[in-house]
Amino acid sequence: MVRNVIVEDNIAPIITIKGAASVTIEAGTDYDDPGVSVTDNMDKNLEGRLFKESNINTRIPGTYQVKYMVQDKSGNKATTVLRTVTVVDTTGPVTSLLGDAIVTVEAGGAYVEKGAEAFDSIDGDLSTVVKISGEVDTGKVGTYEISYVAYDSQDNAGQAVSRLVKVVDTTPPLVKRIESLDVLEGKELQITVSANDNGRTDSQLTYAVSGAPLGLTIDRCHNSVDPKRGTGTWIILV
Ligand SMILES: [Ca+2]
Ligand SMILES: [Ca+2]
Ligand SMILES: [Ca+2]
Repeated sequence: MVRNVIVEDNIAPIITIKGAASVTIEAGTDYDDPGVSVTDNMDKNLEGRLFKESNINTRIPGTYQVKYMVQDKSGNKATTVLRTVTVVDTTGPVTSLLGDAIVTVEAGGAYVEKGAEAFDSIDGDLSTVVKISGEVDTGKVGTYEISYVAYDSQDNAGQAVSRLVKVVDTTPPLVKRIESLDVLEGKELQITVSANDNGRTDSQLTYAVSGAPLGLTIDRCHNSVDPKRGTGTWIILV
């Protein structure tokens, strides 16, 4: 005698997540989901029937879900299992100088800012938002530091880079003008000169007079010369 035994399966499989149910990854890195395991009261090897759904974009910071669903051979659906994957960008852009790291400028000349470029692994080219701080006064001899830093859209600061600008003076001052001399008997002789030291505002100029007649001295306070004695014609160099 043969009996037909109909075995009914009304019990759904169980999905068990592998690893943490919630993970955070750095944007731009690869994401490999650790997956799930499935058990069922009757069916073996249901992994092949697993259905996985994922909308992860590791290039765009945000919160994503990986979903696992399965049903056994009798059509019983397991409770869907979710893993939350948060993609974050915590890495600042890389800033690099355009032009030399050390620049020498002649006093009175122009310092031309060449800027810096910045690239972020997620935001791309951020060169237009590089912040430049520091100023160069080419009127004053010295070494100036200009620094450059960029922030990405997540407000991550990149490593700052800096440039040294050396303002040097290798140009002698130029005496621009010697006023015509008015020599009047009994009056003090004054030679008025003006000098420009290639645009420097911090120059301490020292005047010297040569070729003057004996007894003529220079008053450094007033940049004037005063002949005590002597008459004649002299070429006076200032
Ligand atoms: Ca089952
Ligand atoms: Ca970034
Ligand atoms: Ca000079």
